[in-house]
Amino acid sequence: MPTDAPRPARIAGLIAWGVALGLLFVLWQRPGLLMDLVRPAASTTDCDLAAEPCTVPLAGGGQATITVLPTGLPAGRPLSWTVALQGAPDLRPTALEITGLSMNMGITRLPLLPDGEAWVAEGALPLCTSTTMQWRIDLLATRAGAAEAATLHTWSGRAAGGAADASSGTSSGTSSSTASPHGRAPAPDRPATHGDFTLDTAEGALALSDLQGKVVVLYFGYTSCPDICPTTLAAVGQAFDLLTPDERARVAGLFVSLDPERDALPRLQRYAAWFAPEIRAGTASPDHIARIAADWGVAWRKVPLTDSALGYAIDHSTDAMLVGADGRFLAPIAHGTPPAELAARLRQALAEPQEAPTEPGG
Ligand SMILES: [Cu+2]
Repeated sequence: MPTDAPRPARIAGLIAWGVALGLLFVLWQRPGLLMDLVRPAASTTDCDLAAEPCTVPLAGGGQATITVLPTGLPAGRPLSWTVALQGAPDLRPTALEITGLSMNMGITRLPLLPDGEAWVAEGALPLCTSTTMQWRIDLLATRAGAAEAATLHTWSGRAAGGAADASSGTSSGTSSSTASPHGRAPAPDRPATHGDFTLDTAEGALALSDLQGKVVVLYFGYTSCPDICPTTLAAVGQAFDLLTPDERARVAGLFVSLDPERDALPRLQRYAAWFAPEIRAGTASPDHIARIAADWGVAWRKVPLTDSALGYAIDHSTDAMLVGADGRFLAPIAHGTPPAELAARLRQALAEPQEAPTEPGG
């Protein structure tokens, strides 16, 4: 009689053991869960980063101020991002992650580097736009002693388009911005497959695979684009100019128009060739173009312009794509990459061993 605990107490004990074992099993399966439970959740602050610096309280204490210059956040132009912390001495900001809210742009990650008391990043919003776009900006940071980076705060704000707010430079000028060392996730709603495709050009059908043997800079845009597309194509032309004749014979550009409605084939050809004779250009039916853009991770949308003779603009992502001589996608090329750097990357791609053509794409 004294050896046995009362029946309800034994049942409670068994339940407690069951719960404890269950919890241990869950933590074994998902070791990050404990961190998630301990880590303060990120909160969102709406502020107009395009107009002024934004100061926000941080999850876990302290506050952060983010400043972006030039004001107006002209899309596609070099921007300078500064994060300053107050009251958070153990915090190490690591990166800003930028996501488009108006349009699925994938994620642009700008690494933050210490600069005196602050942390700075360089990098453009990867978008060619004539309208206004809503963005979300996450501050990633680690706390001293913690290995894992956590999102500590999220800002959301509007960024104006490139054309109306062009605050510096002209489309004919060489972009002398430092290339931002950012990585970028594929943009649209499904993973990019980077497959072959065929375009209509002024000289007939042209498939990407027809350019095999050459390293290709592939770019999506439209000829009525006010300044980002011409700036990128000008940089491609200038990069080609830096190559030797032998190297130049083994590269090509391919400009895919997202605007088949307005970009008639002869106009497209003249437009592209103006930047460099090696740049070919084509388009396809709207459905086909949408499929090609999705295959290559290009985000875009048609935006009506009420007070412009153009009628509509096309917002689109600004990364160009480097395609190997064997037709394989190699890497994105961020808008604003200086021609000399682009030329170096072309040379590197030309020197790369080609993959056996037996392997299916991916
Ligand atoms: Cu454009």
